[in-house]
Amino acid sequence: MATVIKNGTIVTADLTYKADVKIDGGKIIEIGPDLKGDETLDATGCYVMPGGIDPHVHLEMPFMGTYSADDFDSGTRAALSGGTTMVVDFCLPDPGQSLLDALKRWDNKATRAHCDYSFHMAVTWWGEQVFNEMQTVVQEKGINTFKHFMAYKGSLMVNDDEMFASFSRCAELGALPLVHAENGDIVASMQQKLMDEGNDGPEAHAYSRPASVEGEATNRAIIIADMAGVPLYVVHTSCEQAHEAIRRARQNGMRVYGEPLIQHLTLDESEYFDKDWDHSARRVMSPPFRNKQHQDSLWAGLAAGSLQCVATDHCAFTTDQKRYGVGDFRKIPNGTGGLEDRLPMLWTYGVATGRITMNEFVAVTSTNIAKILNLYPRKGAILVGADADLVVLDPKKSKTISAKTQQSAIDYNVFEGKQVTGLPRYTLSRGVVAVEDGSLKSREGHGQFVAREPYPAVNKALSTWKELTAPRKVERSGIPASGV
Ligand code: DUC
Ligand code: ZN
Ligand code: ZN
Ligand code: ZN
Repeated sequence: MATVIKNGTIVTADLTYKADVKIDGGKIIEIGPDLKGDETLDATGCYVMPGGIDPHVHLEMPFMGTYSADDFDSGTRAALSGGTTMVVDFCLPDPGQSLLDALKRWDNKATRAHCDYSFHMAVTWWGEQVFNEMQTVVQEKGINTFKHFMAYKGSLMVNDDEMFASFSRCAELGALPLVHAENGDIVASMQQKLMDEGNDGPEAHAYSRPASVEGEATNRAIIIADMAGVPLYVVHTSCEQAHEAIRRARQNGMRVYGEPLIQHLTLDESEYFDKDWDHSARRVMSPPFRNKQHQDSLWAGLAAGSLQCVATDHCAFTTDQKRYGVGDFRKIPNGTGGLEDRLPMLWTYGVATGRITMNEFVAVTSTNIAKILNLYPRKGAILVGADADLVVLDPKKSKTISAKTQQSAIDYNVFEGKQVTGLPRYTLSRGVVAVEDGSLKSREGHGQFVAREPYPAVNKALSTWKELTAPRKVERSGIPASGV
């Protein structure tokens, strides 16, 4: 049974042209004019694009004494409904736990997925077992990315020596390290100071994690990656200081990638001030929302190519869960939603405003991510042989974002009331229509795990080119007798 998407304009990361797309067996089998099939999807007036890939989500994640409220069912429904056809979730071993045991839990949770998915593995502690299991994870489990938290002191945080050891192991295995870059020691001290001074509300969350703390950690992670001879992916880049560190590294010839979130691009720090407690607490995430100057820096980075991906860090908590932190902002579960809104919000605030082009939109929501995560061209491409994960985006279709109509399981939406244009007429997951004109037709369990191979030859860094990491034993004569 072949399906043809007819009369649309194909938009990829580098081309815009009119053609039909023919799909069979879940894959794109032909691209060209006047194609015929058993079933036709009309794309008149629409753009046919690679489906979005969200490289950063946390579904049903145990965190801060609770679980994030969207699981692989509601989370991937939200994804498809907003034109995202693949998500990459973080497998999070408890400190001391086997990576492979944690992965079993994640495999189990993900059986409910409506769209394809992959995992990053988090390195939340360090030891011989982790060192050994990393090889199995890469070579047998199809995971080639390892996440490191430089914040969350006392739980998920790893120290510099542990990061250096893990990054070096990534270099050996052809894997890519990811970092949550915030100086966790400083954050913990600032949090305590704010509490001691009687600042216990959600605004104190923002005060405790200023941009400089993220900039410092980003730069430190870059140096550690360079010394380990491995590229680096910085998740949720939210400020100019972090962007600046990434720009500088790239200018020096290092493979360093930065990932702004749609939330940081479109919402600012005013959400934490002069609002009621619930409003602000619902927007508590790490890093926190920043001011307009930081937002401008992130937009500029997407346009200039110094930042490559737009994600959500979708980690949604209900208002009741947020209220665990009444009287102590440190206990407000960190995280916001965005999976369903990422593409429409970026289209509205990026493409429709002229900040980025349609092709750049595809690059930062899909193609760049597929390339960086070694999924390309199976995902992120409109090419013969690629998976038919597609979004047929209608640039005229609009809606007002509201929690009342969302797929997410939580009781609010941080983008509530925003008017967006650019919505899916169709979303296809491996050739199957998952969304048609706002109504969901997807099936729980349709989603499959996508294994990712180790990287071929990208584990080079500036320090290895300069051979700083290859010490040479110096033979000397005339060594003086030791002093004293
Ligand atoms: N930040 C969040 O806001 N939530 C999940 C984890 C993280 O780093
Ligand atoms: Zn067929
Ligand atoms: Zn994070
Ligand atoms: Zn995250």
